[in-house]
Amino acid sequence: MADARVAIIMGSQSDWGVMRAAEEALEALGIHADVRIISAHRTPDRLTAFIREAEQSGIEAIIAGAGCAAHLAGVTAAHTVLPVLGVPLEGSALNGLDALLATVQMPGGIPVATFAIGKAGAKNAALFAGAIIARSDAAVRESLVKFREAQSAAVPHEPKRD
Ligand code: RP5
Repeated sequence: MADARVAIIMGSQSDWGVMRAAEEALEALGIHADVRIISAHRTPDRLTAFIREAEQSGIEAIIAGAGCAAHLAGVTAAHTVLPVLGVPLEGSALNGLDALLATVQMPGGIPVATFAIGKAGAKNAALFAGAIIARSDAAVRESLVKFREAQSAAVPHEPKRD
């Protein structure tokens, strides 16, 4: 996508049901995303070609979601100094704990910012990418502030008693 400022990559079509939360959160902030299926192990050449393309096209952050051994975020970070935001995904026999540890436990030198397992992580990675962009874009900052205000306003003061 020509006007994309964030890339969202995921290891498999099976990740889309969760990773769509990242695209939706970015769209709500007025940020377009370039969304691709790229696997570090099944399509390694596609990954390196994509990272080159992303750097040339002005992508400002890369959100990488993957499950199981989940090396997508780490390998991506190895190839670029763009911020890489990792989202560990459930769906394995270990329910995402494997992906969480694989994503978060990067040895010193190649950082991956790691978010919660699953949909909350996908959403928060998008909001964090928004916060990065908001440093230099007043409209995105305003959208983020409005999102927080609406979120606060939606919280009831008292519980509904059934
Ligand atoms: C990872 O393996 C993907 O990110 C996905 O979460 C997981 C399983 O992939 P599929 O076997 O469903 O394609 O690489």
